Amino acid sequence: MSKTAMIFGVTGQDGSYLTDLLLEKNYDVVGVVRRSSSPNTSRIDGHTNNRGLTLVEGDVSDSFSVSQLIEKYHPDEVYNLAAQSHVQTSFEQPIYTWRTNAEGPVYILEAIRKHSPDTKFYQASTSEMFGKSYNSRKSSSWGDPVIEKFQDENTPLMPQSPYAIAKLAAHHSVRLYRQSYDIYACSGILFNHESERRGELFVTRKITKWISSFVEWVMTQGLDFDVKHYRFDRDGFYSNREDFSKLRLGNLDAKRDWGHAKDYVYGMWLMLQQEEPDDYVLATGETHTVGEFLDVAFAHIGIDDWEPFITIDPQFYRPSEVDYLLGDPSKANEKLGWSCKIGFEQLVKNMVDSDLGKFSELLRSPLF
Ligand code: NAP
Ligand code: F7E
Repeated sequence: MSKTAMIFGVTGQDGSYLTDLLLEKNYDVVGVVRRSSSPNTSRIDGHTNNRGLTLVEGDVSDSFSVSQLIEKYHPDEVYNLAAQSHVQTSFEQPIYTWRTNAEGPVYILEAIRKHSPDTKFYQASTSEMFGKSYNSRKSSSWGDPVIEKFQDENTPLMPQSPYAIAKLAAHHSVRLYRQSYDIYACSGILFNHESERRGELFVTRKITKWISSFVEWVMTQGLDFDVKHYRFDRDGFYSNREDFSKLRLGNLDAKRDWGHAKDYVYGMWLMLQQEEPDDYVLATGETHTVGEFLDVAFAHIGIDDWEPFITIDPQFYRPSEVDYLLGDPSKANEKLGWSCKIGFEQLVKNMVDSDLGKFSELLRSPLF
């Protein structure tokens, strides 16, 4: 008999990849969608006719709807991916973020405890919980000793945003329900993972979306990327006929451990297939600055110096920043047999190509 999995946050980036994976594994998937005045299911619309997928309405901040859903479906596995997931937004909307990210998971855990104690539970914890904290170890590079900074399951948690504080409350709740009520509950401490389906306000997708509209503009203007064709000012640049806004960004020095979401949802599933529940870090083990992301993304369209096309805008700086993230996924490697398949350069290029769409081929044709 096929297993039933319930996904809170099914319409998001990770929810959509997890849906692909679980349907492929013949699960019956119950996807919880929150009501909205216009459609919000574009990432899973490819499965509209798949009888394995049932979409139901619900909201994690409404304990009643959560409880009813768990009681009705008695799922074998529940994945809680629902969240207000934008860190900067959490500074503007801390209470809303708390309700969704901290209270939501507790409503689900309570519903499992009361109505379906054999259900296995996955909680989307995050590397943001580390904040400014890291461990150090000595390693060597070309024979020279270097100090490597990293985060793993034993690194102290020191959150730096309302988002991370709410996620930390949920993280501890998972541990508490596991220890106190013997519920199979796991937290995946996931480092940044991106994809062609990434939300457009996260820095990676913001960059690749801007690049695609810039390429389209250049091509429709009959121009090329040579800066000699443009007159620049602080906010934009001009060709003979039209102007185009620069890409406005904040802190380019922040370092992130960026992987591909497809690899990470496989790790989530593996966590719920073990004998015992536990918490795991999923990461690539590499870190790059936002500037390095720009290097690879712009180089992919043939631009080596992106500085003229960018404006630093203070509105994208955060009141408190997480400067450095580099995860050590050794535990997941050893116990789950998990590792990343898609590396940093491939991730960036895939995202650029996907946003370029038909312009990707034109760009690489001898005609351009
Ligand atoms: P995402 O694209 O922003 O998706 C979030 C999902 O949560 C969406 O489906 C959203 O619905 C849903 N949601 C928001 N509030 C809800 C509510 N009150 N009730 C029910 N659903 C609600 O995020 P993601 O990148 O896929 O990340 C998935 C989870 O992993 C999130 O919890 C995030 O905080 C966490 N995480 C992400 C990363 C990362 O790098 N991507 C790393 C670590 C942890 P709508 O579509 O209607 O907005
Ligand atoms: O920022 C800097 C910004 O918003 C990355 C979420 O999935 O991963 C994500 O959180 C870095 C930060 O992701 C802009 O200051 C510069 O240092 O893409 P982001 P995030 O904050 O790391 C974690 C693991 C999660 O759990 C979250 O849910 O980029 N940055 N300029 C900018 N960031 C944005 N968004 N926009 C800018 O213009």
